[in-house]
Amino acid sequence: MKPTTSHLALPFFDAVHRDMGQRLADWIPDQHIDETDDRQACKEWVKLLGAHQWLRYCVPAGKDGALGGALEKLDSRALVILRETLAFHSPLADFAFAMQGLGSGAITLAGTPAQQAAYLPQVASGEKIAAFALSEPNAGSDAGAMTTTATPREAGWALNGSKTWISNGDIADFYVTFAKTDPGAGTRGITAFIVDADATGLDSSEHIAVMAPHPLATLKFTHCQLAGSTQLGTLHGGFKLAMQTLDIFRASVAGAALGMARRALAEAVQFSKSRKMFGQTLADFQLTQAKLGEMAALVDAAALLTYRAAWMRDESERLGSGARITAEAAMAKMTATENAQRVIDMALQMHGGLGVKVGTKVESLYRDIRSLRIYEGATEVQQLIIGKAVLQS
Ligand code: COS
Repeated sequence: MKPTTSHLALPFFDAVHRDMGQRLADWIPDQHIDETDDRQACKEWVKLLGAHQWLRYCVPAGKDGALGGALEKLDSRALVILRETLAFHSPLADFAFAMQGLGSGAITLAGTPAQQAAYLPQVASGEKIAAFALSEPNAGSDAGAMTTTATPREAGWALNGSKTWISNGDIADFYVTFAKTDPGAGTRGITAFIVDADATGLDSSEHIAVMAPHPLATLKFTHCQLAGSTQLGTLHGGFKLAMQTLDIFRASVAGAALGMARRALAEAVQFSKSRKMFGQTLADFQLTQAKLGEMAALVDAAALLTYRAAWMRDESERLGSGARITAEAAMAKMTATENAQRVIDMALQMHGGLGVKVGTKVESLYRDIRSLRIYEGATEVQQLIIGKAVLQS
């Protein structure tokens, strides 16, 4: 099924977004990867998306294009459109794409020229798989409560502790990892590091199986030795760096949810027009029309908040205003993921028994969407962020 593109005409977008979105929508329907083994499939999607230049939108171009990016800066609207279009076709393709961006985002924002040159071009080509390691068994929503420590040692650092729910865990080539460098200082005592997968003292072999399979693992650091050059950004500046990275990618999670919702709506429309019952089609019933109307409005509401957040971040970058879009990104993520869950549920219900049959698109979407309401900040965290912003305004 071909992804919808009519939203590209909205005023949030420039010619570059419209061209890119249309090209991806034309290309993606013909791309098929066997997703039975999620780890193998994810690696193959990274390779394919890299070979066809799509991963170049996960990193900036750099001087004279040296960093491999397609555009001068990380562009939130490009990320949103790409994720939406990929997720419409294959949520795993979207996952593979998104993790290249999230995993390398902190290097784009705060890496030294040497760090950027060592990682970003290979992220853009698909030669290196990226990951972002923030969550811990007892520090999920409360990211500042992490207990993994980085202690100075001769010529570098020693990392001890564990990270969990790490997407691309055990297939990544490097993990941008956040650790306490001043354990008594809360969020002001966290620093980011680039940990190569082959670092001594890193064990990523504990995989986690989830309802919509994608590569996930727990990382264990035991006196994991890191060179001084692996420090990413300023000492104790890691929490803000993590939050700035999430500001960019949370709006793109909204894009992914939107793609899944659009697909569910398209499946529901197609099914309702062809399914015969009581001498007419399912679409002829007013109950069906009312549901489709509700679904379409939920999709469009999510789309507008998502595009607004992405546009606002790009504008703030363009103007150099430094304006934070944390609350707008949170609104987009919360609304798009929650609305998508409702739209997909309604589409599944409309399919009757077929909706729960393993192998139908709405059945897999029903599982695919669920984790988006949790990762990169659960809905409840987004509510808190928005609430705080409202009180401060
Ligand atoms: N950009 C820049 N700085 C930010 C920021 C942002 N988006 N968000 C927070 N900060 C800064 C604050 O300004 C504050 O700075 P000061 O120490 O100078 O005052 C500091 O970071 C701490 O902020 P805050 O007090 O709001 O932190 P909390 O510990 O209350 O945590 C939440 C805030 C809950 C919003 C944060 O922990 C969070 O986002 N949690 C979810 C984490 C997540 O998404 N996990 C999933 C991982 S990826 S799958």
